[in-house]
Amino acid sequence: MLDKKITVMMPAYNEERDLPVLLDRIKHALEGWANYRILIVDDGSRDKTAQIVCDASVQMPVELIQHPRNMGLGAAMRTGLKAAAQSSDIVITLDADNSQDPELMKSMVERLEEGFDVVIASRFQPGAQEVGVPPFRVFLSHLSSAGIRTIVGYPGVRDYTCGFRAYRGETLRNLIDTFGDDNFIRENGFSCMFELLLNLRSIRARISEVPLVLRYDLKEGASKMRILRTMWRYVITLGRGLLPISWRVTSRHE
Ligand SMILES: Nc1nc2c(ncn2[C@@H]2O[C@H](COP(=O)(O)OP(=O)(O)O)[C@@H](O)[C@H]2O)c(=O)[nH]1
Ligand SMILES: [Mg+2]
Repeated sequence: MLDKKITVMMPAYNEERDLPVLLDRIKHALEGWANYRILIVDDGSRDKTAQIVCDASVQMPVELIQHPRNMGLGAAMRTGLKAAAQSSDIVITLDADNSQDPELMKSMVERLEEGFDVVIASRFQPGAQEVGVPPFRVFLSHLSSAGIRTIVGYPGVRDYTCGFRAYRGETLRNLIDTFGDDNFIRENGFSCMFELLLNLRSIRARISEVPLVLRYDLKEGASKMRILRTMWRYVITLGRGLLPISWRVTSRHE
């Protein structure tokens, strides 16, 4: 698999406490089998996130893209995926909070090689676990996922909102071409992950999942998710996602 150029892209906002450990774990997980680089989109962090990336670039292939101010997870994903998709065979995205295990990347890439376009690290597959996630969040994420699964029913997908995914570069380039540079992600909040899947469905991307053991207990920093706003944006995103594709390529951001 050394012939495949892999970009690991992480959106980061105030992740100084978790990023150093995670960068070491990614290096350990990829070295020896992957031709990789790491791309971090720092979205106006007020802590040492940017400095940590610069220091790490001495001993590993990590690059920083900065937004002048905080524009939201969706904006960071738009910037990061556009930059990563340009020259990568495979793009892997994950949180920068050390709650998702980089060792899973190898099996996700192997699953892509079996003929899929996207592989999701899923909380809802046999063998998955959620360690240390507050019960209220577990309840809401299971509830929203069950609702979305029932309404959308994308073959192969059980987890519509987890950001730990491996994408074929070709599929991302096709998505960006189809929807346009600014419209393949229009949601600026956490609902961008759900929106991405609905747009991938419109280009008939083949999706598979591997079980994820989410280690929320390893996460030192605070969650940036605004729960009620995100739930409301899921409803809006779902409504828009059911519209014909021609209605969804207009140039506006929410
Ligand atoms: N660039 C950027 N990244 C963000 C923003 N909000 C969250 N993130 C990142 O998105 C990922 C998911 O956020 P996180 O707080 O871990 O959510 P949780 O794990 O679901 O509680 C983490 O890597 C965050 O640093 C933002 O506004 N801008
Ligand atoms: Mg997280």
